[in-house]
Amino acid sequence: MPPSPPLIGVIGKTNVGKSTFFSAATLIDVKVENRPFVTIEPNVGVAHVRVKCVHEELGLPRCDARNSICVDGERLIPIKMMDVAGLIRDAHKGRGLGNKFMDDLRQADVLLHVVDVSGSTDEEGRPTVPGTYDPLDEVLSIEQEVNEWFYGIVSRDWTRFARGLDGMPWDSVIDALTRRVSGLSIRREHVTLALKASGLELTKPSSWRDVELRGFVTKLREVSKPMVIVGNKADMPEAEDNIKRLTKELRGRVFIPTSSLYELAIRKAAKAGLVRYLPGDPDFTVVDESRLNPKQKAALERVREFMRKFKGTGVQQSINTAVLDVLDSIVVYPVEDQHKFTDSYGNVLPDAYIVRRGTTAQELAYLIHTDLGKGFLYAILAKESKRVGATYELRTNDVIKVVSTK
Ligand SMILES: Nc1nc2c(ncn2[C@@H]2O[C@H](COP(=O)(O)OP(=O)(O)O)[C@@H](O)[C@H]2O)c(=O)[nH]1
Ligand SMILES: [Mg+2]
Repeated sequence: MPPSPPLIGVIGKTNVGKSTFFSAATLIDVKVENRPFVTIEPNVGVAHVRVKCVHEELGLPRCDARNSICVDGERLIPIKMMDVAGLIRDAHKGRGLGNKFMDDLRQADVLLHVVDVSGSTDEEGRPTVPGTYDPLDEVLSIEQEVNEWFYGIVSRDWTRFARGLDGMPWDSVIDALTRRVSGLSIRREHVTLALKASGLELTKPSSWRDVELRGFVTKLREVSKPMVIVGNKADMPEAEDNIKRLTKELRGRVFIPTSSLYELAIRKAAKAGLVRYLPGDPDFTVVDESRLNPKQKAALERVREFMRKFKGTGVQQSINTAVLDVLDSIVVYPVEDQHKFTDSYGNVLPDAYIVRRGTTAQELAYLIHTDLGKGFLYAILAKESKRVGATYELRTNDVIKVVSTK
């Protein structure tokens, strides 16, 4: 089983453009040979992280991408994306689609929080006069809402649970806390980080007051479901002042002005063969002017103007930032033949894997196949022709062959 790609959850209030973002991000014009994973639910789709393919660095004229796509030296690596049910304030108290929301959310590794920076959606998700609703309120209230969900789950029957931990060695305390939140796809290292960040390391959970428990839960949410704020509808005139203000006010968070509407339009135009555009390009080229009517031309010019100003539409940038920066992931290329950079069928650099920074050579072997991990002997870095051991920490763009007894 190759490494499971990260899952991005697209969250936010109703009407801010989540579905538009999801449609744009999952519309891909390039033929994909073998779908790397099937989608089980209708609101889950495949988006891509875009990186420079290592084949150019290796001086190769091309590669034979199989689990991903390579277009003119740009590698598009599939990830999963989920259009999460819309959230409204106080959903955790049983208003709206709260439980469906939580059920979706718990699977996500990172969240794209879509907000309407044009201020044209009110607190309840109803369209309103652009510029009248403050998107900063939205950022904070939705975050608060997610934190409340976490708190609800962790604090249930807390006193009894915490007392049960008294006298346990610290490692077992972490284990028990991890088991308690495992339904939220939270890993042990998240729990450890949150304990440290909230200053509760080596303290007795039964001695925590509510304020400490809340502090821990907030940190736990931050590390296990980190967020990128997508400032959507940035194309509207009313967005301009809000973008300036949010860029300042949201320092410490990642905020990306975006137009999902424009990204969707340009990907559709690319699919129809009207323009050349690869997701994440800062611009596009019209293939044949004569095939466009004046209305289409004017629309494309508006999109181009926006893209020039923001260096793209923000959609691909949001995805890349979420996976590569916020989740701190790297891309590695496993091969069978370290001289030719191929698999056993002669395909050049067939696979590009997204793994967490800090993943070791042996962990990678396990991710590729359990047997490969179990029988791990050593690995060879193809670019450097260098042998490395089990604990070698992978770096981005490593081309690596695992040597195993199996
Ligand atoms: N101007 C503008 N409108 C957008 C953008 N994204 C979505 N919309 C519009 O906002 C409305 C709600 O979009 P939708 O994707 O259904 O929102 P959801 O309820 O969050 O899934 C629709 O009328 C969209 O066309 C955008 O980037 N710019
Ligand atoms: Mg929707």
